[in-house]
Amino acid sequence: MGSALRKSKAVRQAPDGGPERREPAEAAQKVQEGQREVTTETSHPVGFVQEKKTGHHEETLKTNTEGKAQKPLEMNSHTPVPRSYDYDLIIIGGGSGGLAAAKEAAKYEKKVLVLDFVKPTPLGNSWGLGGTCVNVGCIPKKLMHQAALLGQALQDARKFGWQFTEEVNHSWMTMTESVQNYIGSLNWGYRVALREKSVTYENAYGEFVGPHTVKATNRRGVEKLYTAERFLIATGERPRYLGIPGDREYCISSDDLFSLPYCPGKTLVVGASYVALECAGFLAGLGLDVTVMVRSILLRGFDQDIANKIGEYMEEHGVKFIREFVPIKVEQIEEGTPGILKVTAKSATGNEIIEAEYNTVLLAIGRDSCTRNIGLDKVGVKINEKTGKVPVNDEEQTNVPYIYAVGDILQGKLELTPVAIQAGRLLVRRLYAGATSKCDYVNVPTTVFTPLEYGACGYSEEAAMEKFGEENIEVYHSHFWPLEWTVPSRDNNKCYAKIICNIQDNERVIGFHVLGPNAGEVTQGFAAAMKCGMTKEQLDNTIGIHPVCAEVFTTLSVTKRSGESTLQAGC
Ligand code: FAD
Ligand code: NA7
Repeated sequence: MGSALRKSKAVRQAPDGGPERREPAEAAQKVQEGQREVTTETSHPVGFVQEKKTGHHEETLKTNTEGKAQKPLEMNSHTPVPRSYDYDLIIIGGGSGGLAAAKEAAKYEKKVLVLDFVKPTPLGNSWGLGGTCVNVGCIPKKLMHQAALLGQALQDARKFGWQFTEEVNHSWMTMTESVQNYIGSLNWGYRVALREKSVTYENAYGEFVGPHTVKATNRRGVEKLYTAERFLIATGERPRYLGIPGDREYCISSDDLFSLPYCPGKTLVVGASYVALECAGFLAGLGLDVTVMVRSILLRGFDQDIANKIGEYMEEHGVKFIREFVPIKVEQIEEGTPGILKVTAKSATGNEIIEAEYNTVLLAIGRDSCTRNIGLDKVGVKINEKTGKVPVNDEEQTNVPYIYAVGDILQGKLELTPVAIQAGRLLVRRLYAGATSKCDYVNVPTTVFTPLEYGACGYSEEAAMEKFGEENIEVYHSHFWPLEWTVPSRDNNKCYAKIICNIQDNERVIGFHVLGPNAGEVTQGFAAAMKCGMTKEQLDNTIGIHPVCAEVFTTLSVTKRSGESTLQAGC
């Protein structure tokens, strides 16, 4: 699909071009007469480029073969716009959103190209097809969280009668290898799935170079141009760096952690986002000495009542927190795997300076959208200059009608895998299957996999108060003690259930929050009920399942307003 092909497509045939010769003689004659009047050419057909005559059939062919047809098109900023394209849809980014869209489009027999390319981290790590979730996000994160939970389960096991005398150790290498093997199988699975569905995949970096045209550059620097009728940008985000001395040289990000070829040892996690707390949580659960450096609050954007409970639980389970400090310098004291790093940090509110040594510094201070180096300016796609996010309408269409976007790069949407997948799938169904359903970004459930898991759907308490007014919301809440934790006699009254109801709307549940084991499993079902408009009364009419954690939601009776105790004595 080289440029020669496009050049030939760029030559616009006169309205009475080649195919006319196959028309019935009478019609052909009429067209030829018309053309003679306009062009004074007696030989047919006659070629035109940008309304300039290139001559009769042979001359036009020659112009094209010599590449001269391209010139007039490129003059006066005219870029060739082929009437037919190499692909129906080109997708830049083979992650959650891009792959979902590609596979869906293939169902409707569309010709699809997926370009996926991972720029290595500053430490040189890269990975296979599938994007963030599979390679450096949800999947390895949850598996490593599971590794940590198993450590806790081992401790609980003794109380349930299991006897093992040998010392319990954890091997970082074994865990990482197992996790990476699984990820490898997923990468392979994605490639096979694309091939089976006849979606073309290229491991190449995509960037727009002109209307309907992208350049794909592979690892060896080989460039190819492709055209398509429509484009989907699903390039995701990459970890941000602090911009301080030593950050890129010596610090790692979540993009490095899950394949780190050595145990990170004593670790400083910088940031208090969910990524930061999840990583800190499982590292501590594996027995490492972990400190989290927090600039302001935990889990900005999440329910703060819950965020603080997560922090307390982590602190009780060995994670240290340095509050209101930010690193200003990272120096290498000793090379090694891991080596020793000295971190100098400054108070976020004053001038106090602290220093400490760690084996590993993990930065989890947010992620930047991959939208600044993909030629969006060349095709006029607007981005939010400050955030790099792409504004789209409610059909995931950018300001350039033939270019769409899904996933983490969207402005004002949720950065979650199932959201990217749903948006990609529905978009393709609307484009190619006459569907009308739009992605509903409201009441999207999510889970934070901190040691005490947190599931949420809908409004946080503070967002609900702001939106509806404190007097118009009723918060029902309760602590609970999972039966499984009673025998090991641990963590009573740490798990917590809370719903937020809109008094003016029949006490409809507008916020659901659960802190406890398997929070994601619990939250998913209630999220479906919230989609159906669940009210407090309907929850009360639901009979619980005994003895499970989720049953607490069917018996919530204490309102926050009442100030009554929510502590539970037992199950
Ligand atoms: P991505 O999946 O990031 O895919 C984008 C792809 O495009 C990447 O492969 C990228 O390399 C490629 N690319 C970028 N630029 C180009 C280019 N110019 N040319 C070609 N290819 C390009 N979400 C959840 O729902 N649950 C979780 O538990 C969860 N945990 C997470 C944990 C971590 C540590 C992180 C970082 C994220 C987590 N997420 C989680 C978020 C989730 O991973 C993202 O929301 C999701 O991957 C977004 O999908 P996407 O399609 O927008 O982008
Ligand atoms: P977020 O949600 O943007 O959080 C960033 C966190 O990092 C937050 O706690 C910030 O503190 C903190 N931060 C930001 N800059 C700094 C500096 N310079 N120094 C110290 N701390 C800082 O990012 P996530 O990591 O959760 O990632 C976003 C997406 O990744 C998510 O939506 C998923 O798609 C995966 P603050 O509260 O601003 O003081």
